[in-house]
Amino acid sequence: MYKLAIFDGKPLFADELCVNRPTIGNRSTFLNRVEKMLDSRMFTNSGPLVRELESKLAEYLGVKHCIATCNGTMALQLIMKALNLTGEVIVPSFTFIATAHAVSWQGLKPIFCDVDIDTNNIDPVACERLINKNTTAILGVHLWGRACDIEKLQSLADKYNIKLIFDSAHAFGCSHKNKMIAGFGDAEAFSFHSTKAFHTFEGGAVTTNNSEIAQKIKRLRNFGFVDYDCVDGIGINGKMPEVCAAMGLTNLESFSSSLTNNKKIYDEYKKLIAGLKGLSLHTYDETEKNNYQYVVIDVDESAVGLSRDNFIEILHAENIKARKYFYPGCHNMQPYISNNDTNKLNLLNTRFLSHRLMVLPAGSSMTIAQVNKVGNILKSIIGQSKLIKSKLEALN
Ligand code: T4K
Repeated sequence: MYKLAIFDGKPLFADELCVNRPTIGNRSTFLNRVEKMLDSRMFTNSGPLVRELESKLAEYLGVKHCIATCNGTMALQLIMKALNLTGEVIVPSFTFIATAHAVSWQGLKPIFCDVDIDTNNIDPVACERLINKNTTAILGVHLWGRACDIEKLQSLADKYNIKLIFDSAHAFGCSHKNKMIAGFGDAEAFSFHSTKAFHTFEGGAVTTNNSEIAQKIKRLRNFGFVDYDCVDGIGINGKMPEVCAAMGLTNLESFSSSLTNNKKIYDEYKKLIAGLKGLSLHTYDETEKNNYQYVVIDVDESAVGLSRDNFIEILHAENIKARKYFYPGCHNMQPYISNNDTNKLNLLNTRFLSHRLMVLPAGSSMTIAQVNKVGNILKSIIGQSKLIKSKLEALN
């Protein structure tokens, strides 16, 4: 039986295996772009590389407008500012904290909604119960690249005359009813952070089919400038630098091979996890596009005898840096948990999921051999779960 590193064995991996290490694309193509950029001395302020990236992304995503930003959080904030939101915005609690913080940073109040247990996305029924006279928008998150129930959310937005925004940070390259995620709701916000399926080092974008919103966001992104000397409101610096666009253009050229690789890694995990008692892999609708960036595992403690947190502890000792995304749910983090309305919330599905899910290392830098080693150690952990549990209890 394998001697686990947590009990003084040798870690399975000498170097850390991380979730979602960045892709690089063709290194020499990227460096050529950077050389040209250096020669041109045009480094930012909507230069040629940013404009080229915006137009290529809009084409790939099948959306009228793509406005590149310095990160995904800024993309969300620009949308909320452009839509003149006030009061309350309904958000899922089971998401990365940036979703809620972007709302708060705009001086708005995030109202936390529970998620659907199967899709992990905002639950439209629970969402409708939260709508009141102060609500000005619903902000859905396409978690793990799986589309929200867009039709139901859109009909709520229409019924109550409020805005519908999507945080599409996880959903680049994903589709809904065979249309690329990008043109739904009033606008969508992407993150192109290095840990994303498609990245620009740091970066993001707003996508929309609404030309008025697009024009407004372009101005807001650049301090509110309409023209050289004319500012028409409080803008911000939300621009993407040229070097980031160079990375984006290079990554876009190899994006389809990144997707193929992600799917290969995901499928290998799928085979391995299928035989493991108490663990189940989140699946994606095979009739839709997904970027397969997230290998999400549900740990059923009652079946396996070990909790999700036990797995994380054991795997980390082996240098397998699995993550507890998105524990403990935004409403359980500061400053929201200190708020009297928020800390009484009983979001059962958020609680359930945030105590059971773990995300395994996947994506471009993983090899099939590494996935097999991770699968074998999971098998070994499950095979000796009783013994491990008692040893862990003795340790703590
Ligand atoms: N909405 C949602 C739903 C989001 O998930 C995010 C971001 C946003 C909005 C906001 O978008 P941005 O403003 O960030 O564009 C990471 C990312 O920092 C964050 O962008 C992302 N979501 C979130 C899900 O994950 P951490 O705290 O997990 O990052 P970190 O540094 O622990 O990185 C994860 C692993 O990746 C590490 O084990 C090492 C590896 N890594 C990381 C970086 C940055 C690399 O190998 N190379 C790298 O350059 O938050």
